[in-house]
Amino acid sequence: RNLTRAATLVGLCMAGTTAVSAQEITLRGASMFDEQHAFTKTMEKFAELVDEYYDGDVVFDLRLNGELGVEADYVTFLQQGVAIDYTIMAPSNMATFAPSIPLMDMPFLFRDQDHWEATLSSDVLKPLEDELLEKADIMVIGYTGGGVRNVISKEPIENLEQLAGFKMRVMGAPIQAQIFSALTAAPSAIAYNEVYNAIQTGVIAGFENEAASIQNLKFYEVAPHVTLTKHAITVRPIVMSGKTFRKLPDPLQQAVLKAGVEAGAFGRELESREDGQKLQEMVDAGQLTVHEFANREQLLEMVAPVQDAYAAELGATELLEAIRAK
Ligand code: MAV
Repeated sequence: RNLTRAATLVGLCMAGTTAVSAQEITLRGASMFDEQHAFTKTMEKFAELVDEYYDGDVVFDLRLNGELGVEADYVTFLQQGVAIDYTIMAPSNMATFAPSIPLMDMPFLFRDQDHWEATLSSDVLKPLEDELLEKADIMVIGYTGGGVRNVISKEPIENLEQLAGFKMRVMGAPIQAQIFSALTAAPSAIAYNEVYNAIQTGVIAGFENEAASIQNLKFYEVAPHVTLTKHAITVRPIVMSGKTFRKLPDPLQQAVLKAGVEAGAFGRELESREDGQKLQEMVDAGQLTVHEFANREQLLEMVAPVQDAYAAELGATELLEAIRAK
């Protein structure tokens, strides 16, 4: 009996070392949100598509509700190849590793939805993706996003005078603070999971975000006023750690790349369609009051020199022109 057991063990060990493709592969993902958020649904779609395109077993272990932290944590995990394999995140949360990547989500980059879609469905952002891969070993496998970012605050803001000195949280990339400083607000970089408390305790008077996330994390409880600055249409790469990707069998790599692009298109359609609906749901529920911003066009003029200077500093003036020309 013991002998049989020993033989079985040897057999198992051998299977483990020889039949690599038969081993179970687990890919762990992370979302700061619950099942209702477009990022979560997009990552679920990604898993579904990989299963469809790959003729083998992959287990997707998607952790929700910020169980594994916030995007600023995810970027370090991906760069080191630990804890998670894939996620969706804001380029402006990856600035520490690749200073040029926040160019793709800097405020006032896109004129409108068509411009945004034309940019994301082209390969104009490729030089930024290359830098991210080279410096952080993080691969962009698709693009989702589509939420419109607005200012959200404790007190109403309706014009430039009221925006002046507005103590607000921005994402970690320096270009984010530079843009809002140019608009005369008083930005500071605060971790996303500290924003709710910071508003509640009066450390800041508000921040900026898109409807899907305001609703999912109930930010309206502490900041019930939204001002339609419409300063960004979100660009959210679906990313995978290069360290994970290189370990995958070739057919799975192909499936991941195909599924990433398609899940991105799915997510962009979903989030842009839901954006207005979700804002309206919060208004109808009495959670948010919407304010127009007087002379929004003036904001564009105020930030253009800051955008130009940032691109010039990165040696990315041509790239910025190419995006603007899309
Ligand atoms: C929203 O929750 C998302 O756009 C997410 O990708 C960002 O990280 C977050 O806002 C933020 O402002 O940090």
